[in-house]
Amino acid sequence: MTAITLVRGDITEQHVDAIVNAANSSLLGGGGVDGAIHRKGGPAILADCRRLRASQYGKGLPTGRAVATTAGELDARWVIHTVGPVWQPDQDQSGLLASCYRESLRVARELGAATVAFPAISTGIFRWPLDDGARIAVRTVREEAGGSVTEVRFVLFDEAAYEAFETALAAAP
Ligand code: AR6
Repeated sequence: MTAITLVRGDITEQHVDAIVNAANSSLLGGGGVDGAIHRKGGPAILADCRRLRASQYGKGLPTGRAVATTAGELDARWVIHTVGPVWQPDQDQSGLLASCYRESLRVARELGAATVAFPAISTGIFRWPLDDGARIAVRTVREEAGGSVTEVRFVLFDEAAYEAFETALAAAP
């Protein structure tokens, strides 16, 4: 069984096996969660990302995929980088957002991670509506958790995000 928990706070302060990063396809850093993870985790994360770019993802990590690096100086073993879709009001990209959670969990299981922290992928700079993003996150994690993963912790930065996830979690599966 995988427990799904909610925490209001900063994902870079979590003590877990794997921290999921809402990255972009360049894997070379950015703002939001991505900026915070690289700032606090230090240069080892970027060095791993550069190696991945050179060896496997010359054209960038595709949207909906996930890949792991060291967690550097964070209190975790790995950072799992995933690329959420940019919200487009005229396109249904919910499958791609679900894929971020599914692929991140697949990578977590491959690593043997027990505890995994997720941010609300795509709901910041990529502008995905919070309530919908929370529903997709909770639904996908309920469907895809298991294996080595005993806890999925959603780490929500502000009250609005926390409430959106609380509502999604309270809704019938
Ligand atoms: N801990 C937890 N959640 C956070 C933190 C934090 N330290 N900082 C922000 N959030 P975003 P995206 C919340 O913008 O929308 C970057 O430039 C934030 O309030 O980090 O997927 C990347 O390089 C929001 O609810 O990610 C990409 O280019 C959620 O985390 C792009 O932004 C996600 O916001 C990705 O955009």
